Amino acid sequence: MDGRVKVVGQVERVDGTSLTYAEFVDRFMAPNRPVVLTGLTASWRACEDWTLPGPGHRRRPDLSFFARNFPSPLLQVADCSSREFTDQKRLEMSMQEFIDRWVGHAHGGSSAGDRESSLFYLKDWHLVKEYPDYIAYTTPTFFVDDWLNMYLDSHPIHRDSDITNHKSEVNCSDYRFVYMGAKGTWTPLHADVFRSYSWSANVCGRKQWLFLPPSQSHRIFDRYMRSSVYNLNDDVSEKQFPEFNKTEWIECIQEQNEIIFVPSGWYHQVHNLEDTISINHNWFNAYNLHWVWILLYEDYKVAKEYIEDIRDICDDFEGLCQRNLAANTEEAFTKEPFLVKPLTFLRIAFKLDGQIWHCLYIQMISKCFTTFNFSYMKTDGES
Ligand SMILES: O=C(O)CCC(=O)C(=O)O
Ligand SMILES: [Fe+2]
Repeated sequence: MDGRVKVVGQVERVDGTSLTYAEFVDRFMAPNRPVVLTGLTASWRACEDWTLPGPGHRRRPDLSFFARNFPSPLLQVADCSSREFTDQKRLEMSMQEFIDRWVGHAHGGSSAGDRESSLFYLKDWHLVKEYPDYIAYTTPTFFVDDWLNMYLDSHPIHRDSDITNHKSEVNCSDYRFVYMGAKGTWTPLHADVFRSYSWSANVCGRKQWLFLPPSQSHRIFDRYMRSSVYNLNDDVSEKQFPEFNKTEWIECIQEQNEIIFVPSGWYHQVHNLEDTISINHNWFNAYNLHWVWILLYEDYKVAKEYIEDIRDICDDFEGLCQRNLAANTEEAFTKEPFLVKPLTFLRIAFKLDGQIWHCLYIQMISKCFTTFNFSYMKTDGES
């Protein structure tokens, strides 16, 4: 990144070993502020198994460990040099192929064309689901109150033949991922799926993060609020994005073994400054479910408006809205009808957790009820 954007601050860094859960909630999770936590990965098997000594105290990826131990089926790999709609183009390849390309890239490729096209970034690899017996890490206490993965663990796959297919089943199995990429790989500007929180731990390597607080999100959109800036390194057209030059960014250089907490709804762009492996979860709980809800509700209204003119000739207008909502939203979203029916989700979650979570759900449900009219949520058998 070459300093095109105006950076007005750095993300705070805190020693995670002396921070209490209550302090994390008060200072970061409830106020929805980013933070970098240090000292929490010391006992992780990933840090030992996946890395080799590098220069100084640095570690570097042990790529052969992955090829030997995780010959997963096909992986989703982003080609960082080509854009497809709002994201990078994804390719499917085996772990061995991914590693061969990485190593080939490190050795310069056989031509300039190869070098350009071999900036591949393994993203969203569901290691935990694919290798459940291999305990690579433990989720830090700060992030265990996770209703999203808790739900998905107990309700494996929702099958809806209209909107799912077998290839995407692993994709929707959980929101626990491993990311691996050579220096120079990157992730375009985005806010996380469902406006969830994420946490991301560098097993080795370094990342640069640029964050935009939600109060400024509108500034990265065009005047119709349709398309948003893709790459902060591009020459962003003032004509297309008239407010972009007013944006003020918060930066973080995340080092090896540091964990970053990404709050809900903060747009961010991420660059691997070294060869990097990271572990990342998306999640939500009582502190951010209202963000998730607002996004769903907005998307629902869009899906509904879009087909309003065929309402009279539709047998199941509501069902069609729900399916369109699912199909229009992010890829992973399509498999989770529970999110398209938040009330159903809340009921199931409530049954699952019983007493311990009782007051949290009550707080959150009342928040939703005071904010929105749930009448459209009526579905078969629900009142
Ligand atoms: O590390 C990356 O490339 C992107 C990670 C990310 O966007 C996240 O953890 O929310
Ligand atoms: Fe993200």
